[in-house]
Amino acid sequence: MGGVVGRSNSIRRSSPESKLEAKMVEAMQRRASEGTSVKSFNSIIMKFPKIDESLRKCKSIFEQFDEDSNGAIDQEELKHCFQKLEISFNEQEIGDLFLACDIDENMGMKFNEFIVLLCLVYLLKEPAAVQANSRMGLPDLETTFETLVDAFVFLDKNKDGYVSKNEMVHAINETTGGERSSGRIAMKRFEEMDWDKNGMVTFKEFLFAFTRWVGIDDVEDEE
Ligand SMILES: [Ca+2]
Ligand SMILES: [Ca+2]
Ligand SMILES: [Ca+2]
Repeated sequence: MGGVVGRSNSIRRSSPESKLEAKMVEAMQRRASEGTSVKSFNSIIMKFPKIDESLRKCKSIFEQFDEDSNGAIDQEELKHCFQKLEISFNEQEIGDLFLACDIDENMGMKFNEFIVLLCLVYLLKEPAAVQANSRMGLPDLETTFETLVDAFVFLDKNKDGYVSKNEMVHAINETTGGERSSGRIAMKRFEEMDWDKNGMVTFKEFLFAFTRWVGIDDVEDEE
């Protein structure tokens, strides 16, 4: 996945992307105030296989919304998807999400991009007042999304909506008791996550890294 590493024009102020990022951070801070059930970095690693399995099952959802079966979901198809899932985002919000997740800028959501997008929607969407256990009518997938949000909240020690390098080191040291090799692992993981190399990992960067760690980004392009 060489095309993934940073875009040169990502530093624009008040771009759709930074607006979305501000919303993400706000939603994450709100969620963080509820705490996390994650106790250690290892317990996140232990959940990888289950998360992987659940996300792979999501492939049929992807195929269902890829109406012309060209292996990517375009803006029009995404709009239909949101209608079907009764996600009441307006056109602008859908467009912003699309741009933010279409990381290789080929104007279509590939499978891993689509998963990241759905997970961001999960985070941004207010839980329905009555039926709080399903926001999007995809209960299994939402359980997995909740696990991912929970993991991020665990890493984000100061609850500012970003994971810093120190927080990553802290999380891994907590688990391993600060062995020297674990510091290197923490650094490596952090660098894998922080694509734009600004020293902070957003939830979006975390999710994309995650799809790579569990190998979801290899599932694409089967045609
Ligand atoms: Ca398509
Ligand atoms: Ca933080
Ligand atoms: Ca970053």
